[in-house]
Amino acid sequence: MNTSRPVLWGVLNVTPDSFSDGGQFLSHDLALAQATTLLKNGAAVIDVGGESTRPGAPRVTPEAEHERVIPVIEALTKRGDVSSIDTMNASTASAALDAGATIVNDVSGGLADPDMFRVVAEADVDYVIMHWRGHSDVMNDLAHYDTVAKDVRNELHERVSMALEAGIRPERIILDPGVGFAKTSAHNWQLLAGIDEIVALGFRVLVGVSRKRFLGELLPEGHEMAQRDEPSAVVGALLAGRGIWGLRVHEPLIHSRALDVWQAVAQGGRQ
Ligand code: PMM
Repeated sequence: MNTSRPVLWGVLNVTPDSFSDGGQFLSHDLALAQATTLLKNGAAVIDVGGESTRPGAPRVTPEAEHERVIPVIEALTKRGDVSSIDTMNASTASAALDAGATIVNDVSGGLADPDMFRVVAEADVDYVIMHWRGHSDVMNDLAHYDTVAKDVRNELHERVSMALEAGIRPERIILDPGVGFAKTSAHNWQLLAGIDEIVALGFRVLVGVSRKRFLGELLPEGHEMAQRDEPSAVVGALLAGRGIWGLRVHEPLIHSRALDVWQAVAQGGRQ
């Protein structure tokens, strides 16, 4: 049985409108303070994003995105923190890498910007290819699958082939099934049930379920966003046993505790 512990990526959205924490960390100092908390609570990577991808969210210009994320990444780099840039724009990825980010997290898997694969290949950095079918304004209309886990696997496999062709090394690739992106709640659950399909592709797998709406459907109406951390952490622990490599989370502490429990059960004791 797999007992290696998934790494935690702490979400830092420097946006006015992200669905779970929008507006909270728009100021530079607040963003850095939140990064400090995420690291203290067990995150190994700070995933910095400047464009909300919640359903229906308007696009931001790459210039506005740069203004939001680059100063934060520069400051994190200065402190020696590991950061990832959550962007679909090659120019933002490039500027973030220049500012010291070491990972590109592209929720479009290279589909949104034709220049992204080149930037990543040239920089030779870790690259998250997430399953994606279209921008936030249209993605709900694209949520049609025969068997969601198999379809996502096949579409990710296609993206991987293109990435390899563009010169990205296989050991740099991290796959993400894209929970909530062009997927209904039912699709999200089916995708998690079928996560082995994605793990079987042989790459590191990162999963982001943290605070997503389908988890909120398990909770009473009117619940606080932070109440979604409990179901997020349970999903995280269950996925840990299925061989995933990382979890992208808003509250690392509760996920870390859940992973402690999972690991103690998996290993038959604490080590
Ligand atoms: N989800 C969101 C943003 N970026 N990146 C990856 N790799 N995987 C995800 O599931 C993902 C992501 C949207 O959630 P947020 O608004 O809480 O950041």
